[in-house]
Amino acid sequence: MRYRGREVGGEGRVHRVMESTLTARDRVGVQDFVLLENYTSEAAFIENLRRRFGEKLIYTYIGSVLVSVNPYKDLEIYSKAHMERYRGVSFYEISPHIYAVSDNTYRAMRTERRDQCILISGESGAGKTEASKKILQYYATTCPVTDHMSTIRDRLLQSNPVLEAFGNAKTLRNDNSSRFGKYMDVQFDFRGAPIGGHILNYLLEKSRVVHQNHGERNFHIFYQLLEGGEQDQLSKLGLERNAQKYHYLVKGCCPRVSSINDKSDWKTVRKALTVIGFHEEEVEDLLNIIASVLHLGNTQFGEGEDGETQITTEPQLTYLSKLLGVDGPALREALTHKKLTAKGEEMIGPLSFEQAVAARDALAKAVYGRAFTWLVAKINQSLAFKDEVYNSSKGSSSVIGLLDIYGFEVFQHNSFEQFCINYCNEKLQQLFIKLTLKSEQEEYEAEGITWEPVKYFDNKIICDLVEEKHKGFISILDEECLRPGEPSDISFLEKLEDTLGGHAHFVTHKLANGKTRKAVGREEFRLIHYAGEVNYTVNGFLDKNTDLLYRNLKEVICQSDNQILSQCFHREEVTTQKRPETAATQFKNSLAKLIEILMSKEPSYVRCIKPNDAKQSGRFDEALVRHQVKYLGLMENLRVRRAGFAYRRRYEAFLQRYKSLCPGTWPNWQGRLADGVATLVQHLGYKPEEYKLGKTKIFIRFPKTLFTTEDALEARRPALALTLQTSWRGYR
Ligand code: AOV
Ligand code: MG
Repeated sequence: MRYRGREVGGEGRVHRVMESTLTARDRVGVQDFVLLENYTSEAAFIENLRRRFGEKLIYTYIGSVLVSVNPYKDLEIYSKAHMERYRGVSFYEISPHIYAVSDNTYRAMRTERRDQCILISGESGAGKTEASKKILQYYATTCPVTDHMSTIRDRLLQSNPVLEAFGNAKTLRNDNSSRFGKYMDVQFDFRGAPIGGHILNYLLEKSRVVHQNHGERNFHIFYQLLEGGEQDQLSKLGLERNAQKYHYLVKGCCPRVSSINDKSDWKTVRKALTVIGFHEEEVEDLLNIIASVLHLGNTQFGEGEDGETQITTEPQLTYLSKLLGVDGPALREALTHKKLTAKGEEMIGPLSFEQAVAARDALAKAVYGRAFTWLVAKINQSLAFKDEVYNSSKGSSSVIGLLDIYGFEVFQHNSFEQFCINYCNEKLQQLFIKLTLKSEQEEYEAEGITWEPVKYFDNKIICDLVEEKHKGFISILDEECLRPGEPSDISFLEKLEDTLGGHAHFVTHKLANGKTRKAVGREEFRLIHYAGEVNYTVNGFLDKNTDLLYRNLKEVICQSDNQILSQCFHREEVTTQKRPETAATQFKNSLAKLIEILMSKEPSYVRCIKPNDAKQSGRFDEALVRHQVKYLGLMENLRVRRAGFAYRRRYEAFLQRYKSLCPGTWPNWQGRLADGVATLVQHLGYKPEEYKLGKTKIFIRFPKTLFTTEDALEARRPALALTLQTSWRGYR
């Protein structure tokens, strides 16, 4: 397809772009799967992806859904010039790109005055975070800004390196893996300028602070500080410039990663903190917390003469009390003892060696986790829309939400964290199913067109398995955590078996015939997710869900004169009798709220695909891609798109574009739009089975019909070029 003339609108500007922007290379395969002749064939689908990927064409549409294959190298398609090419240009007039989605969403927000969201999904390492950054960069570069607004724009951009430093880490799947979920609203004023932002963060993988699997790292910030921090800064923090010295940094045996430059990343982060508006004292408090976590990791315990557990690393304790801003002796006691209440009386009891190690690790996780939450809150303050500053922008404003979460992941050992991450992906897939099928159905209904339903796998059954009241996975887990007596991970596994045994998506080592299933260990259970089977080790589920910090440790930290910690730990927490919500329940509730937010906006989708497991450029592993195409439901998505009509276009846009092909409608059609379109298609010789006329749009069943019409237009092009004034938003 070649669309040559087009009107580029925006800000009331109108100028024409006369040259074709599609080159021969752009047209390798089809740039919209809807155009595939053999659209039900998975092989044809994959072949199209593969051919385009081979030509470095990583983007392809399914209607308005963007499919993106991670190239694992810089393709030089994200320059300012590229951004300009996509500004104000309709989706299908130019080769598929993340900028086309960004621009289309932006224009939809402006013209329809409706909040939008862009949902980016795909498994770990597929390119979600990169995509979300490209979208933000697009808005930062192309939207109008005044001086005041440029501050907000810069802060929006700079929030990324900061949050990635604290919330991303190298995993086996991705060198820069998001270990928290992120939903960011970008707020625009009535002129379409960015005036504010807000971030919601979801469940940070805190366990990484104290433990990393082989081949993985802790959060980037630790390595950045050690590599990039100035010498006197490190000395003040009592740190050595050597990650190998810190137990919490070497559990995965890979403090260095070839694709990462911690030193220069540190510089970027330091600069970003300043741009966002962090005061020097706040940065200092933040660094004290990071350093204290490292010192906690190096705090060792041993047995004293009286047989009680004691701290054997005095220097660490001195640093800890200084950095955490707490009383040294009180901290020492809280790390080795716990408070018990028996018969209304408070007593202090010694901790065993294992308990002391667990208490220390719990403190490290709590301190880091809460500092992260504080960081997000602080960034939000700096991004908040301030009415008094933007007086001029009073009036309506709209938002575009960007969702970038942790992708589906499977490791050799999967635990509570993978369970939460994969559950979150189930929820998003459910939303995708609901909205793509629902909105399609609604459109046909609204236009009075008969709908032919398409069969698809509905993963609601797995969402229910996890979150159903009383008998769902999370309920059983919470119940076991709160049960008096001696609940354990194994007793939890038994409860799961009792309640969920026999469910089509839940499996343990026990087979119905009393035999043992070898593929699932005795301390494991398997969930059959929409994206594949995952064996989870039950060990640690109870502790991670309860997420307990001994009361006396909390009491000590509440007294901290580190300003960040004193804001993160409140005295009420220590005095209240109320049990805090468990981690899984908190996560479930925050996801429910997220889904509500997303449902209230008009969604666009980016579906990211990972071409190989080796993080290599140019490698397209067909089996791996096929698996993702399957579970992302892309074939169903395409079939739904095609089941009815491949194209739909508003009457005015259709008439405007093609009226020159029919004497009766050219140059100006005077009657009803629907009648004009009817006259036009009759003249073009459309057969009744090829199209339907809805209330506001024409629906065209086969791509071929439109091609023929486009070709006819092409033939008339010289005469047409100067008069064409078309701006159609394609399929929407
Ligand atoms: P993810 O966000 O989907 O994984 P990322 O966006 O972090 O994945 O991408 C992983 C890596 O792939 C990046 O660090 C880049 O090296 C490369 N990459 C991704 N997209 C592009 C692109 N468009 N161009 C060039 N390189 C790219 V996870 O957060 O692990 O779920 O949890
Ligand atoms: Mg990511």
